[in-house]
Amino acid sequence: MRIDVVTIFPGYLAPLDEALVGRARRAGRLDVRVHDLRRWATGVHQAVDDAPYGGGPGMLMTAPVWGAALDEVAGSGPTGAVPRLLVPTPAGPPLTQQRVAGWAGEPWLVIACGRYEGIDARVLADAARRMPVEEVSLGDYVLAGGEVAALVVVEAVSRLVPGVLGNPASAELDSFAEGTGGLLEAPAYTRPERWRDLDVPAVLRGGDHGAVARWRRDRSLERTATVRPDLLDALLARDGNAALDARDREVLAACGYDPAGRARPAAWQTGEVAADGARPDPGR
Ligand code: JD8
Repeated sequence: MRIDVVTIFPGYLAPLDEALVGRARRAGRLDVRVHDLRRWATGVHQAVDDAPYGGGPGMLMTAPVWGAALDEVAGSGPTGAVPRLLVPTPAGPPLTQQRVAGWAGEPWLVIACGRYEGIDARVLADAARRMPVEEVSLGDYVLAGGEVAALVVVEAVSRLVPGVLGNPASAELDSFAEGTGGLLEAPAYTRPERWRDLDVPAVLRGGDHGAVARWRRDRSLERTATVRPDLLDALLARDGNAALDARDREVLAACGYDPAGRARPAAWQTGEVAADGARPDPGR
């Protein structure tokens, strides 16, 4: 897979030389290229921004610079190859594992990182004449530019590219991954068995794989019901009641989640963790 990232801050993408993505690049499994937008800026000041029409705060990135950059980058592939252009913006649909999985199946992505107040809207309209264009948002908070989103997208997509992850199975068990029904992962433990008078749950040390799987499912359901009940709603909307067995319903009822939507645990949105590692239990 090839991924091109265009930005006025190429140094911001230096983390892509590290860890999983860095190793995959050096192993030739990923072709990640970072381009400095100013290469296509003209004039002594190499300006890339100008005042917004209609007034308003700040500056916008200009169309001619981005047009020239995307023409060259998107035109630099094998004959006939067309990349998918991804444009991070707080005004975009949210990034999801489903979108990531779709992009991981593509041969070539280009990510356009905006700064200032954003990019002249005609850049995307023009690009869409020649290639698929998608906007994407990391979430409902405001960043100063698209580079952080580019880092997130490149790492999330790279994990799903064959040969990049040491053990591809770990991607299958990801939270939000198709296979896990979109539930949050259960807590996990490793040695030492006892640490600061906190013990690894006995069931995980007992060797009964069925009991371990059941324990993890219960913790997954509890955590999802109290932290992200919306994910359970989505699971039930997608897979219907068949998604839950009798034990699942017991666990969910115990923590105040009612599949029929009549009851919701007091949303545990704080993210706080109690001293014993437990999550606040709104149902009890
Ligand atoms: C791209 C410029 C800054 C945004 C005025 C602050 C994504 N989840 C997200 N939050 N923010 C971004 C994002 C912010 C960006 C750009 C993405 C390009 N800015 C602008 C509009 C308000 N400034 C993002 N993905």
